[in-house]
Amino acid sequence: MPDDTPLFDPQLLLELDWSKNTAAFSPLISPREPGDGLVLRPLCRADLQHGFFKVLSQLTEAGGVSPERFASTFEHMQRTGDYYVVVVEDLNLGRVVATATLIVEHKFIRGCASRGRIEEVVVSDECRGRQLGKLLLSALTLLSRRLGCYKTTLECKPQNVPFYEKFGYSASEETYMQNRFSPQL
Ligand code: 16G
Repeated sequence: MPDDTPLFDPQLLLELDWSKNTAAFSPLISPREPGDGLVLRPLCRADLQHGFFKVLSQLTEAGGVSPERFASTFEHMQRTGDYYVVVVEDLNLGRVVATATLIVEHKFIRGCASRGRIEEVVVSDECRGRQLGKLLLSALTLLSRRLGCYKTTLECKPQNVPFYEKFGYSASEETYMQNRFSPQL
């Protein structure tokens, strides 16, 4: 498969109804025009060599992934059709400068409804101030809605709550719990 194989149909991002976005942008940017020299698009295979993991490692432990492992995870995500990993590429730098993921989870409750989960939202330090976090959140929230999810959720640090409120998120009455199996991970 060619390296520029996208994880999902790029048209999905370009066809979002940006008038329904709830966050204010100044200057105005959008999935079609994310800023000078920038492009918003699905993750593609070649991004392994173009800084994808470098950006992820600004969020948490990431990297040290072999090309084979990357390819098999990519293929799994592509096969299910439920993973929407998006990246912002800086065309001048030739590398990924921001990323976020939407996962569509299928349920039996609520008439076999779907829930969107937003994960791994990270903007590279060098690109702060270009509204890319807002662009990613707006785009994936609209995409989740467009794909028919009945709600969209995410976990974040308390200090980031005001940021996510801009896109219609509010703290849930439920508490996020976890059971970490590996002290290394
Ligand atoms: C943050 C991320 C989450 C990610 C986790 C990694 C957002 C909105 N939340 O909670 O998606 O999986 O960090 O932390 O980006 P961990 O490596 O400690 O599990």
